[in-house]
Amino acid sequence: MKNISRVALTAVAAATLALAAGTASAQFQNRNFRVSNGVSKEHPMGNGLAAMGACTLEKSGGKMKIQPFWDGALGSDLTSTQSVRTGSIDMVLTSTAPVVSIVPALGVFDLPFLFNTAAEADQLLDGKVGDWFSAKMPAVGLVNLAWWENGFRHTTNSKRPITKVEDFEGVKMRVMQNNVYLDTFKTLGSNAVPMAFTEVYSALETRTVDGQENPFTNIENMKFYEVQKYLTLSKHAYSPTLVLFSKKVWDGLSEQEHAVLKECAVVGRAEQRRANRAMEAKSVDNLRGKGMAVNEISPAETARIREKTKVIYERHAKAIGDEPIALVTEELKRIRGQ
Ligand code: TF8
Repeated sequence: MKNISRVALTAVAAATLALAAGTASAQFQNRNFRVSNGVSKEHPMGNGLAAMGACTLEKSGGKMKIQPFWDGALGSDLTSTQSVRTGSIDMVLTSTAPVVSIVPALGVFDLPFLFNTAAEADQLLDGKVGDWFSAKMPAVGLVNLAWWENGFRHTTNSKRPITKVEDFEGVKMRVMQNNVYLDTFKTLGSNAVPMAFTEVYSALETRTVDGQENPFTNIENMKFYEVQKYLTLSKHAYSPTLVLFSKKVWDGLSEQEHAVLKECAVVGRAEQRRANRAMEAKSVDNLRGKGMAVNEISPAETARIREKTKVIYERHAKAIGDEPIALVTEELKRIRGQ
């Protein structure tokens, strides 16, 4: 009797295991997710996507692949995001700024001098406030898997060193397709021109514009140093990166596939931020080595720039919305212990 029940139990256990293995493979289909990027493959976004892709492959038993496309081959940030909404592209890595035309609340991140450090950005974005913004995305056909990093933005131009507020005057500046950036640079006296990132290099080269603003990593990655002489460490804004997945595609995936994508986007986030910050630490020297004239802005002049752009907060509050602004500013106070 004892022996029989042991045999029976073993048989049941074996059957259960076989069933579990069977469903595990059924939970994952062969997938190849196409990802759009505006930058080129040596950018830290590449490190992040490689880590994410290795993770999805491993966790899906070799079934879920991440296939990056670089240099805007699938479109600019904005056009790719639209394609992700319709489901013709699976995923896009984009700054929040171009997505503001779809989700106005994201405009809070464009307000000048909002974040002081990357650590406080991480804390805010990876916490409940970041989740609040992510929760807005499914309504417009997008799923934000995680927050990656574009970084603190600085100014380059080919006209003159910018060391004070007045130096922005009359400089024709490319800005992202975003009203807050447009207004910020207009307010500083520049002639601001909105343009997709994919067009910036040639616009700088042909002098259609004199300057642009981006994190060091993008300035280096896109070789803007070839067509820009002056780099000003203005650190006027921090741009987060969204990892946007198509809701349309998402809805056709299993729960297990969802879980793997979310988990692996966070694995990718750690690697992408690490690589971005490592590159950022070396970029200014590299850019100097490529012939750029680098200058800082004195604390007194930064205070004047902050003062002059303060009006942006009031002017755009209505378009962004009171709730997201209050959420972010309150959370920043909490993080800063104020
Ligand atoms: C810009 C943005 C872009 C990024 C990049 C494509 O200036 O900073 O460079 O979104 O990931 O348009």
